Amino acid sequence: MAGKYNHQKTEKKWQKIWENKGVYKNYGRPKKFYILDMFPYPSGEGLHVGHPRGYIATDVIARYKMMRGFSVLHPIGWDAFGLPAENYAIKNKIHPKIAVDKNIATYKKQLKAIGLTYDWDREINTTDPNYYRWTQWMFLKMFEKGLAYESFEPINWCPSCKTGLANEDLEEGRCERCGSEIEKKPMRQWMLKMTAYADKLLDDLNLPVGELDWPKSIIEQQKNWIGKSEGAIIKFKIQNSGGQAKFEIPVFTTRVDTIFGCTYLVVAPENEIISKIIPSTGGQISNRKEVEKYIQESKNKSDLQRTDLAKEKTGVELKGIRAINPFNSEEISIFAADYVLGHYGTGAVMAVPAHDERDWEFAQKYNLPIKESVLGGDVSKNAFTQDGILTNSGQFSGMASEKAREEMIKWLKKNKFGDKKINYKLRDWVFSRQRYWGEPIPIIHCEKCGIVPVLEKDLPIKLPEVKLYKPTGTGESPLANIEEWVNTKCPKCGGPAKRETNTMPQWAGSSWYYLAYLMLGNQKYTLNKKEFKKWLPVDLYVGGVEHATRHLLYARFWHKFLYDIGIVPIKEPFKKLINQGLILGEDNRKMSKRWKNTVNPDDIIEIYGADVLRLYEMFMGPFNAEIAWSMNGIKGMKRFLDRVHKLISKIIFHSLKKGRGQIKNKKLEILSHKTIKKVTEDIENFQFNTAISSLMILLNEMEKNESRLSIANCQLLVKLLSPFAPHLTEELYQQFTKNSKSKKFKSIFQELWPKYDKNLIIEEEFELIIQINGKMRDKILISKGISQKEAEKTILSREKIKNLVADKKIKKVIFVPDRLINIVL
Ligand code: ANZ
Ligand code: ZN
Repeated sequence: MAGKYNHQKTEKKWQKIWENKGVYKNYGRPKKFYILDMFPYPSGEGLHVGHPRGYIATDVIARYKMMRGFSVLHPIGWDAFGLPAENYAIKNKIHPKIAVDKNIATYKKQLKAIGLTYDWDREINTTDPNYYRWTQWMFLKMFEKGLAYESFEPINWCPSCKTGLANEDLEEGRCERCGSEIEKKPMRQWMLKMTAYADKLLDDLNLPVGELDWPKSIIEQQKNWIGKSEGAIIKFKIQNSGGQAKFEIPVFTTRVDTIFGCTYLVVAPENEIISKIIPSTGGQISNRKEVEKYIQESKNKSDLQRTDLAKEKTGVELKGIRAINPFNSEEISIFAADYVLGHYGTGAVMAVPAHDERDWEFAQKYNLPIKESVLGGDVSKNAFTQDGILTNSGQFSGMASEKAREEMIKWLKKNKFGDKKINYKLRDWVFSRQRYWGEPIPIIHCEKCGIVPVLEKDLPIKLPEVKLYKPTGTGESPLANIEEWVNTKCPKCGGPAKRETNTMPQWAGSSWYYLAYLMLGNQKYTLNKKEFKKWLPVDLYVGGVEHATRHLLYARFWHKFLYDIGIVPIKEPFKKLINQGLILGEDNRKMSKRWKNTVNPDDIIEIYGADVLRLYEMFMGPFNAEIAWSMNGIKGMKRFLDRVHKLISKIIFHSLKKGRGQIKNKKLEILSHKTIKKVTEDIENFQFNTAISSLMILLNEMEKNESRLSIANCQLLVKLLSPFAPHLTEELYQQFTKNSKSKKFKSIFQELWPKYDKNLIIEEEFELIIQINGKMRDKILISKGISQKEAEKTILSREKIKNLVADKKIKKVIFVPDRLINIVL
């Protein structure tokens, strides 16, 4: 009888053989599949079991796709520049480069032990000068096209990380890395003109599923982040008590239709308009001191505090001056109030308390008139913010809001009071950091020539070795102190010049890394358009939801730029996007050193094996759900794999002794074919947990029929299980073929995925009609005799139905067995 399965020895053995024989490198096949993991930044703590959930899933799919005959590209690398690596190095008093190399070695060992299908010949590292040569090159291309520029606008500054940050780096007004409250600090910085791509970034989110197939929630988040608002700019004339209109205050509004309800104007305290109005109306503003005090106070508040709906609004009237509503020439008062932000729109708003919540609250507090101009609510109780029919609006009364907006904009244009205007929430990307551990920005400052780009032949501009790499806090990067490095010659005039000392942000190298895998050969990267054509787009991209608006937006922006300059052949880099859910600690908290609830995959692999870890992580629940770790679950998986091993080894042992013919067992045959279908479809749909359940059912049946099992039955189970538990299944598979004549090694992953016989299962299915509110919306093939509960679960997990139901409440479900299901909303 076969001995006990030694997972430690066997797993290592196969990992070595797979790598040495290049089992995963099927790059010559006609159909391709590029499957990508969000590459890790190698932190000092190493991987915990939560990290590889996504990697295991892509590995299951990679192996499955190989068996479906695809050329599968499944690479990995290291995102190793940036604040996390640098802060870790500072804390532990080692140079970032040494820390990063050490962390990478740990990560690599850990990932290899899980038995992932990575092509290690394509391992990339964003901190490798050969790599960041291209990050710098792409920056220069952007510079050339006017998309990289120097700016002196006040930016977000983290006082603890001592660096400027992009909007995307903030979480509710705080530094995403260290939690400090962000200050606004005016300083010199480099920007990337992401706003030039706002429309493309937005529009292409609507590409057909064949080009962009992303979760609805991520698409929504990106749309909100880009935040396109269509509205109008309206100029209000300002009048002092002398009666002369001296200035205009432009406001941005999305609701010009409410303008007859506008009862006052608000200017953001930091907006430059205020600083212009105050001195030039001099004596006219009678409470000048009070206004200046208010402006000073509001400087200390974050945007978040200011725009919070729940916070009490504050403001101060600019007494002595009035604004004129261009539509009805009414005189209205003007306030400075910090619920209006200085850097959105024009930094000023026309306040319509009847139809805007914040204005309504403000008007209540300061006793300002509330004038209804759109019918539909009771504006004495609260703001009515929807569209409706206009009232009290002169010649526009009786019009519907939408029509009124069009007509009013025409009127504005004709009378030169304004025009239509599109606004975006998206800002340009603050692209410089005053830190050491990043790609140097390849720019030279020359006294005579100004800003001069580094010549392409001089790339890469290497990050110099330094002893002192801590942030200075002065707004200068630590690089500024390295004179030998800073002082250089101007590429244009040859005169003395200085290097740019700011470095790029953490998100630079990751904005194009999926291309780097296609560019790498012999440790060098070359722009290989042929490879781009062959492999792009990434067919499947798996990672966490936390990247929805940062990495995924930056990378799309970067890609679109490369598309425009003819480097990449398609518009969008990532076709299908899937998010994995978090694995929580056994105590239901987020896994963290702080809670002492982390589990190290190395320990699980040592005791139970990589196959058990893999299978468990795929079985623990729906792939995108947040789920707590369970040691009992691990043990359960171990028992399952032990049973597989025992049964299959036994059959192999007997069959080798006696020879085993085809034994017909109709019931088992039908179940086998159903299982092929189920596992195949489930893997395609990322429903790994139900795929594994169906394998458990198959094993149960096989155990019951042990005496009548055929080799084919056994091989089938082994193959269906192989993407999940590759080591054990390869070991078993090789025993089936031990006596075959061919000497050449053939891995189970070079075999073909089993096919099911339709005829064997067809009678078991019927076409379920899916209705919503009595209207037919979809049809699916489903097992006969399915219960209402099962049917409900199945159809509600379908994208199409999910979208139709969205967040509406299900009132009732009507179910006609083996015929139809009707969801009443
Ligand atoms: C008048 C009005 C009446 C407005 C009404 C809304 C409802 P989005 O969609 O986010 O672009 N606004 C404009 N600039 C602002 C700023 N700098 N700070 C704070 N609020 C500002 O929102 C546009 C609306 O937000 C604008 O339309 C303006 O208020 C306000 F019944 O103008 B509205
Ligand atoms: Zn010069």
